[in-house]
Amino acid sequence: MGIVNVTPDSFSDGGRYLDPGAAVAHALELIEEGADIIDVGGESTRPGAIPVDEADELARVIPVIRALATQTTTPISIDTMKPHVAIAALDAGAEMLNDVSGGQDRDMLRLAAAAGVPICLMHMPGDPRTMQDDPRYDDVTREVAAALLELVEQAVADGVPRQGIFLDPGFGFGKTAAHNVELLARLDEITALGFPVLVGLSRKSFIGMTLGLPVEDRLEASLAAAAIAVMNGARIVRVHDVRATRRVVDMVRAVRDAGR
Ligand code: HH2
Repeated sequence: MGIVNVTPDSFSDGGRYLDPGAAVAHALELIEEGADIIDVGGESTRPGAIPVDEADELARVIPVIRALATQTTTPISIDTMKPHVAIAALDAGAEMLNDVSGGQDRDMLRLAAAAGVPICLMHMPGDPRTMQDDPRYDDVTREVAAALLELVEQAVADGVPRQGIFLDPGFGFGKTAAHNVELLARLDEITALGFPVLVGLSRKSFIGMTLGLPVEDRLEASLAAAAIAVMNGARIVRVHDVRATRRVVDMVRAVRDAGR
């Protein structure tokens, strides 16, 4: 999954693709590099990010999705927590919902059910403004797994079929660097839940904290993290650097499948 952030303030590429033409060109480049899905987002969810107005978010993402949908058959996912943005995105040609709040607004779940589109439910305790204040777990992996299963039950209760659900443990969302590293090491416990798992590890700050590297210098470590995730059963890796990740993922898959 290639990332297209149509935002002024995303943590690693904010402001680069705010212009719709630049965003569409970037998406097409990521597809050329091997992306199977393009994830378009108009609101940064980095720790401490200020929420974006619905009108602003719509103005950022809808023209990009509409233009992109006419130029590619690669599925487009909409990265939003707002049901109205999701409705407009589906109308413009998106085919998947990526809700980092995990369906905190139940209308998002009802929309996925009514539209018959897959939805990714991510674990994020609280919201981006406060989630990094003082995250605490006794056992992060077990607690995230249990929380994800609760999100599944809520989604199913709202009519989402189980086969339309992807789960994401939410790396960097309400977790310390040590929590994120442990979650990655034990990702097989999340993939064992029986749902396809999506992970977003690309360039994230826990990588920077682990290695003492700035955001522009986290490619190799992001690739290592993607390799570990796929080895542990992740089905989708959400990344900025598609060409390099595609090669790593294809190699890891070949080895993983040969060992079965
Ligand atoms: N991470 C980010 C945004 N959306 N979606 C899913 N499913 N999983 C993630 O881990 C995830 C996500 C944050 O990364 P990015 O889009 O690069 O930055 P920002 O939120 O600053 O725009």
